[in-house]
This record gives sequence, C-alpha cells and structure tokens, in this order.
Amino acid sequence: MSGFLIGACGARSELPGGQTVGAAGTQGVAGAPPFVECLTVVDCPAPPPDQCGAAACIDGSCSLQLGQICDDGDPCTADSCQTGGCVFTDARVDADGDGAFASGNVGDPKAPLGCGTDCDDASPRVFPGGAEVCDAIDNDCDGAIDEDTQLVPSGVAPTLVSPPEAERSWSGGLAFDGESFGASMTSVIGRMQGQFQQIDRFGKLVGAPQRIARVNAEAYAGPLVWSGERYLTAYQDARQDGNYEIYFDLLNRKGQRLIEDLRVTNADDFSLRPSVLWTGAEGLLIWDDRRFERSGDASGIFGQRVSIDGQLVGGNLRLSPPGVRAENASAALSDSGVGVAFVALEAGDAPRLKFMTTSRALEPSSALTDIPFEDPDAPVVTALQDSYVVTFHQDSGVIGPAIYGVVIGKNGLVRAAQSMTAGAPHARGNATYSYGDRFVMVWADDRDGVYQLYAQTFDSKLSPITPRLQLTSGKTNTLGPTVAAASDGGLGVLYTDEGAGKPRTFFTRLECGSTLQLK
Ligand SMILES: [Ca+2]
Ligand SMILES: [Ca+2]
Ligand SMILES: [Ca+2]
Ligand SMILES: [Ca+2]
Repeated sequence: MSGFLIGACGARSELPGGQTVGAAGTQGVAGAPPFVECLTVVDCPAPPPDQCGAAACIDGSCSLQLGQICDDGDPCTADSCQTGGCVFTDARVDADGDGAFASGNVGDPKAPLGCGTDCDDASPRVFPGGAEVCDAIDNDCDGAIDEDTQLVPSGVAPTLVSPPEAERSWSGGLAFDGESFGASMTSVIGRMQGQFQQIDRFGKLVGAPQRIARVNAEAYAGPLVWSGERYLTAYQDARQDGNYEIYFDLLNRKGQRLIEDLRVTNADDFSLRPSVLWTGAEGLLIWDDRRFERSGDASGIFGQRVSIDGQLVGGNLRLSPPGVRAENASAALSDSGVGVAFVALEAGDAPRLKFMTTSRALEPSSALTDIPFEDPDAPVVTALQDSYVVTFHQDSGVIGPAIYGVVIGKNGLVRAAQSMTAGAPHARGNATYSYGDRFVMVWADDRDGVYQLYAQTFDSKLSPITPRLQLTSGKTNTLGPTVAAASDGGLGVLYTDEGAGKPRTFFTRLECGSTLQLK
C-alpha cells in the first residue's frame, strides 16, 4: 500500500497548504515527519475533539488547519467542536436514575463527569432529599445514618402464613429478596416437612407454599438467606433411616428448588440445627453434630462451605475443640470473619456459654471465650461494627425472667453482661437484626400472662435506645420469632402462635417511621 502511495505522490519537497502534521492533534514540529502520506482525508489525523480545525489530503499529503480550542472552563461539561463551532454539553451523570447527578467532578476519579449531589450514584435509595429509613444507610446524603428514624408498629393484623391443610406449623426462617420476603416453616401435613412461602413486603401471601426438600422425610425447616439472586437454606431430615442429617438447597424467589437436595453430613448419630450465612461469595453452614459421641468423644459444632451452585467446598470442619461437649450453635458474619456461640455441657451437664471466631473459610481464629452465666440456653449471635453481641435466655428447668446479653470485642474479651428485658416472670427465644451500630431484638415474654412478642432497639453497649414495642396481643402464646429487614426499612417477623393446641405460623411487620413525626 505504501509503495502505491509513494509512487502516486508528486514532488515531496513541496509543502502543501496549511500546516503539516506528524501526529494527530499536533502541529508540525522540528524532528517530526514533515507530512503524512494519504490517499483521502480519512487517512489523515483529525483535530482533537475539543479543538476546531480541518484536515485535508492534498496531493497525497495531509494538511491540518487548527482552529479554536473549545474550553468553557466548566469541569461539568463535555467540550467539543462540531461543524466548525464549539459545543458544550452537560456531562453530569445519573447512573442510578434517581434524579440526582453523581457528586464529584471530572477531577474526581471516583465520580467522573459528576458535579452533582448524589453521594451514592449506584443506589436509587440514596440522594439528597431522599427519605431516611431504618437501613444502616445515609439515604439523604446529609452525612448521618438513619437519623430521626425508628421502628413503629404497622397497625396491620398479622398474616396467617401456614396453609389450612397443615395440622400444625412452626416458624423456621425469614429473609428479604429485595422485593418480597421468603419464609420457611415446619408444617405437619401427614408428616413434618419444610415449606417455603413468598410474602410481599406488606404481609400479603404470594402464590402457594412450596415443599423445600425433594424428599419428604420428617424435615425441620431451617434458616433462609438471600444471596442477591437466590435463597440458600439448610435443614435436617430423617431420610437416612431416621438418622437426622443436614441437607442444603437453593431456591428461587418463589421457593422453587434450583438443585437436587445436597447432602452435607454423613455422620453417625444426629446432625441438627444448621445456621446459614452468605459471605457474598459462598455459603457457610454451621450446625450441632453428635458423630463422635458413640466413639466416646463429645458432640461438637461443625461447619461446611458450600458454593452458590450447590457444591460442597472442602469437607465438614469441626469448629469446637475436641473434648468439649458443644451444641446449640448460632453464628453471624462480620467484616472480619464469623462469630460462633454455643452451649458447652460441662461436669454434671452444667451448661456454659462459649464464643469463638473463625475466618470466612471457617478456620478457627480465636480461643474459646467462656461467658460466666448460670444455665444459658438458645444463644443468638449478632455482628456489630466493632463487636459481637450474644443474646440468650436462661433455662434451669424453669425459664428465667429475662433475655440476657453480652458484648464480645473482636479481641474476644467480654465487655458487658446484663439482662436486657425486665418485668416478666419468664422470657425466652430471641431474634436480632443488626444495623451495624445498633440492633433490634424481638423476643417473647409472659408479662401479660401468655407469651407475647416484643421488639426493642439496643446500642452496642446493650442500652435500649427506643421504647419497647408489643407485636402480638392474642390470647395464646406467640413464640419462636425470626426476623428480616425489608429495603424500605421495615422489619418482617415470622413467628409461631401456639393457638389452642394447634400451632400455626404467622407474619407481622414493623414499619420504619420518623421520630420527628412521632414527636
Ligand atoms: Ca443518581
Ligand atoms: Ca443515588
Ligand atoms: Ca442521613
Ligand atoms: Ca437510612
């Protein structure tokens, strides 16, 4: 090609009109080629986008006449030269479509072409003037998180979730998928089975309940976690000759199974009570396991990593130390790893509360913390920004009068231990939701003569920062709460109403209200 061009060119010593160029956008300078060979103008360098000018191909050589440089001095516009004149266009971007342009400007690499006021242009729930809701996010870009908000009763009657054909039903797990809730419950329909029910964020049932396991084998419904795209769940059932083993399933937002039931344990004796965590990359299961009891060793707390397409990652991992009789585990994910609380049965079957941390790969990363307390039962772990909280009740054969809490720093030291509720003969069963700097706890106590559910928000020192709210007020015991937060800041609560000998599963919710309106 170049041979043709050279052959086609005329006398190369004669400079064409205008200025010759050696590279796009530069004027001819000493040392640069005196001209660029061309067949047509498209072979020639063009002026830079923000400068006017005209290129030409004259007698096989490029010519570039440079004109006005377009610069309005405004970093929030894109400068260009079009058809011989400067054009300045608004270059601000609103990537999340909430009407507020990204903050920053062209000099800010985090917000190119910004110049707006949206402090998070990846979230339509965040913009100046946005409604602040209870979601641990600064929705109105004023630098304060969840200011002037608190949970308030919705005023809506609870929704019966378990189906009419269930002879009995108990709450299992609850999660929010970005639009609606997913609930799991243990229902007796001939035999026990785990069922999934989709519930919209106002508490209305969506579609029919789905059985969670493919095999119908005396299953207890377990917790649900939403990955952003699918639910993870784990449960125990008796399909292996009545020997309870842990299984794992993936469900879509309607509760339809996406994989074959994945067997997690193959253990002598029972494996029970799985917790499920989602790290953002894989699932973590943590459960009680008695596989070593018959060989003279103790029951233990075990863990398993699971991939998002339903494959085991590595094998079962024993988390609690050998020789410690451990059961009744709860786990929560923090920035730094996983906090695990459990009950260890010591000499004379005396229960003691223990806490340990692991990495996100479930490698134990701390020694056991012993939490001095008589007869602890049913611990629940909550991860805050700088600490873990373990909440639990007391069972010495008689249920104790309060829900208790301890704060454990990331270094494993216990910072406080105290009763968090008061005023009832008995309190039991709690569920928590973390906002990072505070958490809401839902529990059951019988100050009214029957167990009713209550909710209250506590700070990281376990001090209450909102009034206690009553969630249920029927004539029969309501127990077994499990909670999940919706994107509007509301809190869904799934629970069991024991009824008159016929337990059923219900859903209720708290709304996120403005304390300014309440005043
Ligand atoms: Ca925006
Ligand atoms: Ca935004
Ligand atoms: Ca704010
Ligand atoms: Ca907020």
